[in-house]
Amino acid sequence: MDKIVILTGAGISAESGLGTFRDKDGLWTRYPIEDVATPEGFARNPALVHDFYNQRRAHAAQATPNAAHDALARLQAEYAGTVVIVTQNVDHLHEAAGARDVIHMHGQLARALCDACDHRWDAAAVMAPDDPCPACHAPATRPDVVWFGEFPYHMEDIADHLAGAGLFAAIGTSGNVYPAAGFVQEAAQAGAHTVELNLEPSATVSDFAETRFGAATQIVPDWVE
Ligand code: BV8
Repeated sequence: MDKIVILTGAGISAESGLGTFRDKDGLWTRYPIEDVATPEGFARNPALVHDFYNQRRAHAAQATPNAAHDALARLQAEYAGTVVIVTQNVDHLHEAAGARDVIHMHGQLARALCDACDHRWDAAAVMAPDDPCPACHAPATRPDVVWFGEFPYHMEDIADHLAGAGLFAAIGTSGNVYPAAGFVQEAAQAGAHTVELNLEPSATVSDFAETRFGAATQIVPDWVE
C-alpha cells in the first residue's frame, strides 16, 4: 500500500487546550515571534524565551490527546508501517494517543539542547538560562525546538516519505510556515491525493485536491473511519 503522510499543526492540539499561533488569541499575539522563536531573540533575552517555553511545557504536561490524535493513532495501528505523522507541534499528544511513527520536524518541548556542544537530553520541567549542559557543563541550555531561520529536523526522511506518498493530509495548520507548507506540492508532484482538514481554509488551500472544514475532533475521526 502507498504511504500515507500526515502533516499536523497547532490546530490538532487546540481542542486539547494548547494555544495555536496565529488564531485571534494565539501565542504569537502575546509573544512577538522575533523575541521567542528566533536564535537572535534567545541571545537577546534567554530568560524570556525559557519563560515562554516553561509555560508551554507546563501547559502541555496537563493536556490530554483529543479524538483527532486518537483517530490518527488508530489509523497508524490499522495500516501498520504505512502511516507517517510529521508534526510541526512540539507537544507529545500524538505519542500520548498511542501514535508510534511521529516525526517532530520543529523539535520537542520535552527535550533540551546545548548551544555550545549540541548535546540533547530530556528537558527539566522548568529550565533557566544558566542551567549547565550535562555533557560539557557550559551554561548554554536552550529548548530543543527549531526556531525561525534554523533548519527543521529530519528533512531528508520527510522528503523520502513525501516521494513515496499515495495520500497526503494536512491537519490543523495555517500553511504559513515553510518548508512544511510546501509539503503538499511535493506530495502532489509524487502523484499523491492531497486533502486539507482544517477549521478554515489555510494559506495553501488551493494546493489541495480535497478539503474538509470543521473542528479536528469532528472531521478527523470521520475522515479516518
Ligand atoms: C528554515 C518553533 C531553512 C517551536 C516554529 C521558504 C522555504 C523555506 C523557509 C522559508 C520560506 N519562506 C520563509 C521561510 C522562513 C521561515 C518561514 O516559514 N517564515 C514564515 C513565517 C513566512 N521558515 C523557517 O525559518 C524554517 N526554517 O526555513 O530553514 C530551510 C530552507 C529550505 C528548506 C529547509 C530549511 C523554520 C520554521 C520553524 C519555526 N518554528 N515553532 C515552537 O515554538 O512551537 S513555527 C510555529 O508555527 C510552530 O512550529 C507551528 O507549529 C508552526 C506552524 O503554525 P501552525 O501549526 O500552522 O499553527 P497556526 O496557529 O499558524 O495555525 C493553526 C491552524 O489550525 C489554523 O489554520 C486554524 O484555523 C486551525 N485550527 C484552529 N483550531 C482548530 C483548527 N483546525 C482544526 N480544529 C481546530 N479545533
